[in-house]
Amino acid sequence: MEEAGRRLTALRAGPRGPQTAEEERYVVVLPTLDEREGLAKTLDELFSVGVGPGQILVVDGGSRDGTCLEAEKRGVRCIQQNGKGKADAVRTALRAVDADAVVIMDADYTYPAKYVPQLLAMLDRCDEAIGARARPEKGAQRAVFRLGNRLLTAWFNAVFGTRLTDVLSGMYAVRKEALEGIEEASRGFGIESEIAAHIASTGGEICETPIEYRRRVGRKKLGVRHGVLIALDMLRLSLRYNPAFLIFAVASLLTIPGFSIASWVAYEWIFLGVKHYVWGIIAIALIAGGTASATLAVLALYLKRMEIRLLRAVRGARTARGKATARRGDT
Ligand SMILES: Nc1nc2c(ncn2[C@@H]2O[C@H](COP(=O)(O)OP(=O)(O)OP(=O)(O)O)[C@@H](O)[C@H]2O)c(=O)[nH]1
Ligand SMILES: [Mg+2]
Repeated sequence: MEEAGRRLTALRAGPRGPQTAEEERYVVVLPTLDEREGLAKTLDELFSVGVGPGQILVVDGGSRDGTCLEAEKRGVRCIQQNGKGKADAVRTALRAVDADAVVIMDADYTYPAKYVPQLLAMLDRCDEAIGARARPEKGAQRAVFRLGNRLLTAWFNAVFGTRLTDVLSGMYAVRKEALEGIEEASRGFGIESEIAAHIASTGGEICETPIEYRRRVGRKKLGVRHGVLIALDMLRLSLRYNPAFLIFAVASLLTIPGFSIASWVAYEWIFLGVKHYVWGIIAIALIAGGTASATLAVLALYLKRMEIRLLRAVRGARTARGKATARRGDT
């Protein structure tokens, strides 16, 4: 709490004054692609809540509308991203900044800047703090995107044992050390779920706070095609981070046809007196294979949960040791 408090004091201390050590503890990262108008409004709003130009980094994906100039005009650093898409932009930023925490937010003026201090303060007890879009302005999010978001979040919760409401939100704060060893395979808009998946499965804590969500300024970049890509990325993450998911899928693929064939064989035998020996054996084999896989899946799930609990305990002990060392250093 103390550290977050210091960070917040720094945040409120003065938007454009010289940097203090505390102010360098966090950086707000804004990925942009032809976002001149939205970026201008987002930057001005960030300044109004006390985030100085030196604490902001714009990572541009090759805009042709003068987005970077809009940033530089306000004394904000704008760099060109490596690779393609929003995910590579965020990765470029994570490599470029040397801070304890980063706040990542879309630069289209959809997310209110007033939540930056709150998200940073939450990092005192969590590794990632998500601004969950609980109150979208009318017309800010199309029904198909809202539904897709709900489905993908439910899937994420099932695989990673979390209770999130908006894993795909474009505004979140994250402790940089919690990202060590992240896989870096997601594309475009899949970066949000990749970060959350890494943190959840390495014993990290993810928290949420409800925030408002405004209509975007400028042209939308996310299409339904991107939703499909996010789903594919989520499938890949599920397979990589939680083997129970794959084994459950195999169990269902074996048991469902197994029981269907067994029901048909039983019906023909009992009501019509026709015996299907071969199909009967196939059904038994499928059900036996399915049951064995389901048992393995439960074991895999149990082991995964145990791994997460152990990782959390190790992380907790490390943090406590770090705080004790810091206290000794203070005195
Ligand atoms: N650097 C970089 N930024 C990108 C790229 N694609 C999108 N962005 C930025 O990423 C942020 C999110 O993109 P949006 O188009 O707003 O996507 P969204 O927020 O999911 O969708 P909306 O509901 O339309 O707001 C915006 O600030 C974009 O300018 C890219 O390829 N490179
Ligand atoms: Mg947006």
